[in-house]
Amino acid sequence: MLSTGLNRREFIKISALLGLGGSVPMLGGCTPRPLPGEGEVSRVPTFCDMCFWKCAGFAHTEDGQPWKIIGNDVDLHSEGRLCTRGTAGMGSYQDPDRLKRPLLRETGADGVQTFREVSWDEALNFIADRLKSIAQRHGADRTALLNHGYGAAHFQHLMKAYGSGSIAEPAFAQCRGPRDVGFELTFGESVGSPERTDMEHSRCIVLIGSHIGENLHNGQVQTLAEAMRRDATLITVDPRFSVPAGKSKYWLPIKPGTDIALLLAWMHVLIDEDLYDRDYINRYATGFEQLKQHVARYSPEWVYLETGIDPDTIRKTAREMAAAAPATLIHPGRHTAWYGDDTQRSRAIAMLNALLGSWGRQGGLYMKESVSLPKYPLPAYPAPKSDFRAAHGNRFPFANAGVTNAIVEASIGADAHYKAWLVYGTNLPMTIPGIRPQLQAAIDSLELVVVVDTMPSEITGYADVVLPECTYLERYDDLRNSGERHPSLALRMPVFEPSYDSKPGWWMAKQLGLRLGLEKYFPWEDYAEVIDWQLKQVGSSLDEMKKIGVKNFPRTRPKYFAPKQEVSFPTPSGKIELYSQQLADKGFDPIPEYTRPEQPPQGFYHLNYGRMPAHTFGKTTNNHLLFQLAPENTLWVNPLVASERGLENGEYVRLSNPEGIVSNKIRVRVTERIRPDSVFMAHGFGHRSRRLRLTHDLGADDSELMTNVKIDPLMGGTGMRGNFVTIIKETV
Ligand SMILES: Nc1nc2c(c(=O)[nH]1)N[C@H]1C(S)=C(S)[C@@H](COP(=O)(O)OP(=O)(O)OC[C@H]3O[C@@H](n4cnc5c(=O)[nH]c(N)nc54)[C@H](O)[C@@H]3O)O[C@H]1N2
Ligand SMILES: Nc1nc2c(c(=O)[nH]1)N[C@H]1C(S)=C(S)[C@@H](COP(=O)(O)OP(=O)(O)OC[C@H]3O[C@@H](n4cnc5c(=O)[nH]c(N)nc54)[C@H](O)[C@@H]3O)O[C@H]1N2
Ligand code: SF4
Ligand SMILES: [Mo]
Repeated sequence: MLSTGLNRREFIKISALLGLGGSVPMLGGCTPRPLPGEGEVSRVPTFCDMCFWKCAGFAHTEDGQPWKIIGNDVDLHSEGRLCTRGTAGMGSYQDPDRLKRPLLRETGADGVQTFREVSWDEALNFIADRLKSIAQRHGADRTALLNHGYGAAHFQHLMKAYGSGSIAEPAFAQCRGPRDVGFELTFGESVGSPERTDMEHSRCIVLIGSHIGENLHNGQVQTLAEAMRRDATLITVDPRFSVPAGKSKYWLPIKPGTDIALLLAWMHVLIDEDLYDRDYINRYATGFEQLKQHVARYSPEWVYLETGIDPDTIRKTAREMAAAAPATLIHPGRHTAWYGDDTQRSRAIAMLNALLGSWGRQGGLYMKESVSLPKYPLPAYPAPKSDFRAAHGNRFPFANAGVTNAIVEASIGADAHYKAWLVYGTNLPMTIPGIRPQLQAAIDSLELVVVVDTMPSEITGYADVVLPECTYLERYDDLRNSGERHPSLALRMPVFEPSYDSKPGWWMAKQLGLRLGLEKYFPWEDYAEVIDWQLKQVGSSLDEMKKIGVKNFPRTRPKYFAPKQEVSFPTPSGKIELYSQQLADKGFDPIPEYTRPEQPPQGFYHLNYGRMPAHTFGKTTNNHLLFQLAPENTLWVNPLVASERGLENGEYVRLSNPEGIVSNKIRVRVTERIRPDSVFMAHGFGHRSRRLRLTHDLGADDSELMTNVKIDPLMGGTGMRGNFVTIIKETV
């Protein structure tokens, strides 16, 4: 056991330092001012789009000029606080590098391709004409939407109205798909976003590669801090000494890629020592006997050899979990596309929660509730001729959402299924690991690539047409209505007029809809009408929401199971499935098995990566307010490795992978917090787009080094953690 000895109560202070409630430094010129002057101050409600957590706040202006964004006190989802990135939203609105006008790819007389600025009419007519021609020859279903972010809903609506069922986002195959499928296979339901983790009431929390505090999903950091304030036991499993590892009673610096073995050993101890929730399992679960038999061979002694975690620590931590159960949460994590066996690892996490009786119990995983908000009345969508499954055929039988990487592959060649892409709010070259050659091949084959973005991100360089969206501070989007502890609605509305010639997504979707003959699906002049209509169905109105921003509603269903309650789980058996017949039927392990991960070749290290508090992926690195906090990423290197390779703190190096791909240069940070077999960097840097003038060329990009991608055979997830790199000293 590695007890850190740090004062656990410092977590809030430290998390505040890392972001929560922090204010961003101010620059002169076109930046928010620290204080208003004599002008007229107004405040407009919004919910943040700097990451996907959607904290509600108020944007303040003085005489229409940006002042500040602060949290909305009545928002229980964020407890009225924004993180550093949220308070820096004005920096994204003011970014001088924003996309300003529609762009159309053109080949000049000299054969050189460039973008020409065009009018909205020209851009939209061009897109609609190409789409119609493709639909005539191949069908409307041959257009795919690759999207991410809240504003994507307008384009999803357009695609469904048009007759395409191929919609995919990196949030599935590159992020939480393995977790969601693993939990669905076990409980019949996923944990969703925001996750239904009841950390504020937990007495024991286990984080497995979930570095909450660096992973700054505001509400989660706050509920974890609340648990720590009440002296909950924190157990962190991470090869790196992460921020939460520093606050933990137990830090388990696991050998990368061996988590399934540890999870099976924990189940072994709970069953062997009769510490599991027998009543809960008898009442709700099926397959316990098979599980018992299965984990019998995963003794802590055997698992120690795989994970490097000593048997005593495995037993002690299992007993801590059992002592606090059912108020014990084995956190399901979020970015779970690691080693290609990720659905099975997530299933093992789900099963461990089941043994502890945590699902549906206080301090474990609660039942979510959203506001029952009627949909704006519209005609039914046509049934698409094919959907996202066309991209992968019989592969990935448990992919219940679009698989971005499979869609890219199914767009290559003259006979490819997909002929056109709409890309909204996702920077595919940096987001899908190891995809660049296929991305280029797909782009060469596709008849049309449209990119809707706010910034000249790398993906815009692949487009035929680039449509500049205004930022979240300049538009309406759908009401926020996420299922969670407390049902609530939040409003996003324009704080400013759209800058330059940018437009809101809803407007673009409607304009394309009109040109494609889909006017019956877009009966509104302004999207505000849709929001007002919906609000009136639940006793509110747009006028009311413009004042309050967030409206909380009472729960109508309990948050937890009642004692001895009869529950029917939405699985085929109606029970929690410890043994999965669904998996067995498709030829997969019905109970997770452990396989030893590949080891780095001589002279190479595991390429570990993750979040940093100041940025969201690569989408905030050009925001000048956040740039000041973290202009580039660093490479964490263990002192043993540094001395062996003669590396100094702060010097630039490059990384090379076994295929010979060499990264941009990155500064060394020598630290004991990383194992000698691994290096670590934050994802989102090393931008190649020159039009991102601030962030261009700074730091290294983990994605381009990931050529050894392990695809999850259950659902198509792109396991990213099986990549190795060596360090090259920079000589100039
Ligand atoms: N190598 C590597 N790859 C990863 C990860 C990793 O850690 N390492 N993480 C994975 C995870 S967990 C996720 S969720 C995904 C995230 O993947 P993405 O969602 O693709 O993330 P970003 O790279 O931030 O790209 C966001 C894009 O949206 C644009 N954008 C921002 N705001 C708006 C807006 O209001 N409207 C429009 N139209 N566009 C906007 C940005 O300019 C940018 O081009 O990446 C995954 N891929
Ligand atoms: N500031 C900030 N916060 C964010 C985001 C952001 O971009 N910026 N993105 C959000 C999104 S979309 C997501 S999905 C989440 C992602 O946040 P998380 O789900 O927490 O995932 P990662 O960032 O991938 O977490 C990486 C952690 O896993 C550890 N790790 C690496 N290999 C192993 C291993 O083999 N075993 C174990 N046990 N641990 C390992 C790493 O050392 C690191 O601490 O963050 C969210 N929060
Ligand atoms: S966590 Fe931060 S960046 Fe994400 S929505 Fe909330 S305030 Fe915005
Ligand atoms: Mo994610």
